[in-house]
Amino acid sequence: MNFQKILKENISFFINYFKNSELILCQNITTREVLMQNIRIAIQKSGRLSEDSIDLFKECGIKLDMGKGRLKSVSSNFNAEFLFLRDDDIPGYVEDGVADLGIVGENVLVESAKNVDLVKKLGFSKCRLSIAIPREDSFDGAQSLQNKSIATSYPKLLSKYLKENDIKANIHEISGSVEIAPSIGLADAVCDIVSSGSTLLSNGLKEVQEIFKSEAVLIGNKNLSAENKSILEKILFRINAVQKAQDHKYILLNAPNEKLPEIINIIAGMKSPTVMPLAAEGWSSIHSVLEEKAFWEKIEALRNAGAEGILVIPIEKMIL
Ligand code: PRT
Ligand code: ZN
Repeated sequence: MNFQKILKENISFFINYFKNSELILCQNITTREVLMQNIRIAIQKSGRLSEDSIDLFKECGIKLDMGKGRLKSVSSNFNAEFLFLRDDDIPGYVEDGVADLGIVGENVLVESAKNVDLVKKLGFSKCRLSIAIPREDSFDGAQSLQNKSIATSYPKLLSKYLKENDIKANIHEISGSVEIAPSIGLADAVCDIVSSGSTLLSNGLKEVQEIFKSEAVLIGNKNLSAENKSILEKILFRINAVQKAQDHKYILLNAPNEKLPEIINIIAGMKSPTVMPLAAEGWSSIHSVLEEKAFWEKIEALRNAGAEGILVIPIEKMIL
């Protein structure tokens, strides 16, 4: 075999090799694009839920481009397509299957009475639906509302509360600025969303009865395809890791070795902490993860037990 022939054969081998791998690569891209559909997720276009909803997906590593005035956006790194809508329309779109998933306040979900799944509570946009009356009026429980008129944007949730308490009252359904109803003589009381309470206060009202607790929730269509169910599983896995991380802190501290058993006992709960010797004789460094809710009590107990140089660090993701 002469040199030219060897060269020719090898070159044609490499050309074929690269052609085939290019083909495989192209096939992979087209297969992914053609076979994998996008899950459609409806989020509020602009309002109290928008920023936290977008942040949640970003923290889950799902890119979405919410350019000004856009109504739709396809994620560049995840099989998801986002629809930006008014929050009141989201449960209906999810029920009809126009969107597969959506994020709304639980108050809007329950009031809409749409047939969708509550997939997950998301822990942001926490608020309450409460009855409020003029500051000078008295309130002795639900009976004080007998035969009164109450202004609200939540007639279903209010009638449920009135029915459960056997109260007959006149419900005035209005779509906004509910808090001014008593001062303009439209109603004796209001039933509205309260967060800090300052809106009620500045309108001469006092909160007398909470009737519903709300937070943002992820809702889903009842008949998701198998493929969308598996995409939802991936989203939930990521949301859980983000939420777990938000509920925990990473803690590092130094302690004399004789105090280790007591300190380890205080921070026990998760897995066994990491203990490493310090350069200073008789001292160790302890690393662990603490739950946010018992955080300050534990820090105090650790200090009392002899812990020093305590460092507390936020955790970005927690995959257990
Ligand atoms: O335009 P679109 O229809 O999409 O939005 P929207 O104006 O109907 O809703 P938006 O953005 O105001 O609220 C979306 C969701 O956020 C609600 O459905 C609740 O689940 C939740 N949320 C949390 C609140 C509040 N906090 C809140 N404070 N929704 C409304 N308020 C209003 C309330 O109606 C009252 O006027 O804020 C005032 C009271 O606030 P405080 O802090 O003074 O008590
Ligand atoms: Zn709305």
